[in-house]
Amino acid sequence: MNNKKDPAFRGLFTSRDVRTMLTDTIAAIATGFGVAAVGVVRLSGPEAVDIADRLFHSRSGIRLKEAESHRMLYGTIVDPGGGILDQALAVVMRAPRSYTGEDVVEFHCHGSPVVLRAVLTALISSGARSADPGEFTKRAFVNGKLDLVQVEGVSDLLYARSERARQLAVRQVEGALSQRIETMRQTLIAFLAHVHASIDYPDEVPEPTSQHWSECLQGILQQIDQLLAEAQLGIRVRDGIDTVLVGRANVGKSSLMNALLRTPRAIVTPVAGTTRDVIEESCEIAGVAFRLSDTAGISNSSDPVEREGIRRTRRRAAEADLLLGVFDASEPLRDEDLEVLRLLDQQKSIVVLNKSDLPRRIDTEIFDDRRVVSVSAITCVGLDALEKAMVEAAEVGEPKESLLTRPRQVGALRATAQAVRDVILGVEQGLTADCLAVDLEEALWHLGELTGETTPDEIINEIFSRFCVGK
Ligand SMILES: Nc1nc2c(ncn2[C@@H]2O[C@H](COP(=O)(O)OP(=O)(O)OP(=O)(O)O)[C@@H](O)[C@H]2O)c(=O)[nH]1
Ligand SMILES: [Mg+2]
Repeated sequence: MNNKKDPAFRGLFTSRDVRTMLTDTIAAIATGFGVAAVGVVRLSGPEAVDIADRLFHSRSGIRLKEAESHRMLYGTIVDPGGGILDQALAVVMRAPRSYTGEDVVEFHCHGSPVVLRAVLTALISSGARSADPGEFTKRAFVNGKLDLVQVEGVSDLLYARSERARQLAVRQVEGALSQRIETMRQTLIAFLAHVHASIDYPDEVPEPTSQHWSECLQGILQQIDQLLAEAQLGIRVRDGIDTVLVGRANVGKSSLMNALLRTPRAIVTPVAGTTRDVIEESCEIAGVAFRLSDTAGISNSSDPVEREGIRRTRRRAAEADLLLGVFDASEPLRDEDLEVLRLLDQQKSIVVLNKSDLPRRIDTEIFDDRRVVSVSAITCVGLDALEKAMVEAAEVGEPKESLLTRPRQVGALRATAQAVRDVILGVEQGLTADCLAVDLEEALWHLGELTGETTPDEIINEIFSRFCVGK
């Protein structure tokens, strides 16, 4: 029997509570490497206040143990031998009103890597353990402060590549997506309760064949389909628009890439066949992240290295969200250009007529109904228009309240949708309450995978392993 349908999983709503609670106290440097004005060292766990108290002497004489929660104190941090390590601010955030839900202490020190390391060492020799990557956030998750979608939002916020991605991530942390999911979950739970009542009290509660429930479940399905339909947008906003520059050799693809990046990232030479491998780099245009790939020029070269490069160009072009088809406007079209045009037909694309600083010799009739932009990668004239066209083609529209941003989320929601469809079909076919309950639990299970209640540990660990230490 599929273990997801096993009645033992009835307790799925509480499975997070039974997950092992972490009982030791962890410490880490929470700020980035290198010299900065301020650096933060953070402690979380049952011993956090005691350990910090032993090493911190406030100027006012107030002990951290007695300090008011969320109130900064100024003082000195000492090592266990009493030697002064730094002058710093300390703040206690008592459970459950903290990021992790545990007692948390933060030291705001001088932002020197040497100072921060010394403070961390003192905390560890006083009984704290060095935190694993993402362990603070993991504790927040285990303690119910954040669900898994919010955790992913925290990660997306840290690694946001664009303003749009930041807006989406911060709403995810705030719970906009979780809220949408929770509403669906509550409806499913209410339906399940009804089903169970009809099993337990068959005389009093009729089996749910009513239109009311069908409508409710259809409503959920609509919301799910809406989320799934918009998911590609969320993924594109988060990951960046996969944009591939294609064109025949020497038209100025690498020059254009460098112009868009405002840095000489790719090698440019007058020799045809300069770029052999795909070169990737990210940039932000008008708040939207683009992942640019410069590729080897399309040619009928017999050089094996170049041919391999061209094979890779074709493969990358096929996967792209957006193609920039680059043409040399100072020369008549060649056969290879026509091949490039055929590539553009497969994807959303912009025709870029490069070298607009030179006399025009290209015949543009062939581009008639396409989106065409004239630029010079050397003088950068027309670059604004190209960037505007790229943002338009990206079709990210107005920022949405909440969107799925990861294939993992899409997978869990698709599975939920399938299970909800099965329930609806079951209701229509007049299936017994027992059968309906099984499909409903399956739907709730998959919804729980999304928010973390029923997500397999390997996937949870995978998500946290991508966090940095101290977060
Ligand atoms: N006048 C002028 N020359 C350009 C422009 N863009 C590129 N070039 C020149 O064209 C030549 C080829 O430029 P690349 O950027 O290497 O062209 P590519 O398409 O990447 O070439 P491959 O990697 O060989 O396929 C270089 O000599 C550039 O300086 C432009 O806008 N105007
Ligand atoms: Mg090149």
